[in-house]
Amino acid sequence: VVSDSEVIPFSVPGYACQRRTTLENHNSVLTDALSLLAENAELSDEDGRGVAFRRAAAVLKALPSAVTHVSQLTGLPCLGEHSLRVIKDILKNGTSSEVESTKASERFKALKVLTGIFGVGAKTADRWIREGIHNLQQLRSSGQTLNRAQQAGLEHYADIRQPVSTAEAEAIRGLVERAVASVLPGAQIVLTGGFRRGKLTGHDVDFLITHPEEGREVGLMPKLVSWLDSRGLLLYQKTSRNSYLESQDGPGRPPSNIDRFERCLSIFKLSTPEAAKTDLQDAAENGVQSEEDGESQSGELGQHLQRKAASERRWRAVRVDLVVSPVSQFAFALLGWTGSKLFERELRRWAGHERGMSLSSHALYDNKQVKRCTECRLTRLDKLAYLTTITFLKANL
Ligand code: TTP
Ligand code: MN
Ligand code: MN
Ligand code: MN
Repeated sequence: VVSDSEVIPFSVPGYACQRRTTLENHNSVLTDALSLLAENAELSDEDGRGVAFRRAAAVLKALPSAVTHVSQLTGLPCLGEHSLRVIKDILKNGTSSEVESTKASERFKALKVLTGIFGVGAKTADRWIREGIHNLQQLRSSGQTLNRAQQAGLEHYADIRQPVSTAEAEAIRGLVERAVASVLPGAQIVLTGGFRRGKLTGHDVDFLITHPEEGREVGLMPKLVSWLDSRGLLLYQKTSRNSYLESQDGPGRPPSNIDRFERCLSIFKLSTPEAAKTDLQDAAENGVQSEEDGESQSGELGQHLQRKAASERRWRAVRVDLVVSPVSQFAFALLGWTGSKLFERELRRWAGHERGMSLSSHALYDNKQVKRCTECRLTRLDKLAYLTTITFLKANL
């Protein structure tokens, strides 16, 4: 029991990008609850409510210790009426009735399962649910037309649902590094996304690729993709080209959250370390077998391989995002692809509201002074923007 006089109120800055955040979260019970409500709102096409819950969760995540009493929250930013109600409920009863009923709702469960399929967004999932499809089995037998991404997503559902480990991310980095080094020597590749933030697992692996000489990166993605594909490393890929120059982004326009870099959304076929070992053993065993019995070898080997394929995981599917940026936009691309999504959103909001600037994954503009320059490459503005971004990073990450 804590008396009000003992309670020290917490204090955090208003924008998520102004806070120092570590992976250490002292309020995971509260932030898990608010994140679930955020997820439910996002899946229900209520983005505004989703952001409100995400902001509230981010504030609690930044606190130096566990909240024990609601009065500690007095004066904290981003805690709306609804979020506070949920927090109070949990502090008082251990759980929130709203969170529990959301978790248990058939609709939420169906939305989670269906949007867990790569290529399926909230809109598609909602349409399927209205047509009576709530799970993968119902989807498979429904005769719904699936696009290529969704087919691959359904096929590799179990693998993609499994979190990616740092070891797996490193293995993928090795593959991408080899591919990049062979199709464009001198190109540089950075692991971005959650792994760059120090997370120990991720839902995918994100890479940003550039070349120190402006323009050399043009045409890299198709070469990279075909190198990987020809070695059987891709289960799925879809490349979209760079459309920055034809885009309408720029000063005076709200910067789009979707960037225009050439990118490839893919599913990698990653050999598991066990599979690699088994392959070596097999090679040895089969070598011995063929000496003993030349006749029946092919039949036995075929059966053996079938059995093995059925009983062992030789590889797993991993979602990978590849992005190529010209070096003049690299700093912004790196900042934009490091995330988290809320951090990026808040950084852009801060830049706009507090500094009168527009930040995107391509550039930083002063809304009052600057016209976008598409002709010249590394202008004075780019240099200024680069330095500003680096200062941002040093101060905030
Ligand atoms: P994600 O890979 O979606 O998220 P994450 O890496 O932070 O988390 P997870 O471990 O679940 O994978 O996106 C990585 C960052 O890339 C994200 O902070 C925002 C940015 N991004 C863009 O800039 N443009 C895009 O179109 C997408 C999808 C992401
Ligand atoms: Mn509300
Ligand atoms: Mn990621
Ligand atoms: Mn990603």
